[in-house]
Amino acid sequence: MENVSLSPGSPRMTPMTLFLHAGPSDQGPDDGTDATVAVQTRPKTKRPPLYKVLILNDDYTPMEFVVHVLERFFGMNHAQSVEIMLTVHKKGLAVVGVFSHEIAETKVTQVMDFARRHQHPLQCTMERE
Ligand code: TYC
Repeated sequence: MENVSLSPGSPRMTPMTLFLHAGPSDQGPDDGTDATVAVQTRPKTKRPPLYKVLILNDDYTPMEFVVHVLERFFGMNHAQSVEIMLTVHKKGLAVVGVFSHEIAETKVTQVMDFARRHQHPLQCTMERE
């Protein structure tokens, strides 16, 4: 290996991709022995996706029950809970929190179980942001 050079990737390419060139680069005709490989020097750490948890309106679940759910499972104070419950009642649904996949799934399960135990049809779902 007569000549080894390291150069940063061009601006339009993925950050931190280095091109490692081995072989005579500036003398003689191309004999086909030069090699250039891209080396990823920094593993890309993507942020995990977030999930919205939504509460849906229905005609039967008592308003006080929804307010209680928002206080109990989403840490809202009473005024916030009443406000969000009324938004759901008027608009049909509202986002009540944004969480990692695991936490969102747990919230949905907790709310659905709690509603079923009290025989209310309240629906809670999650959606990728
Ligand atoms: N619409 C219900 C009622 O009039 C109240 C309600 C609000 C139900 C929010 C569900 O997610 C809900 N009793």
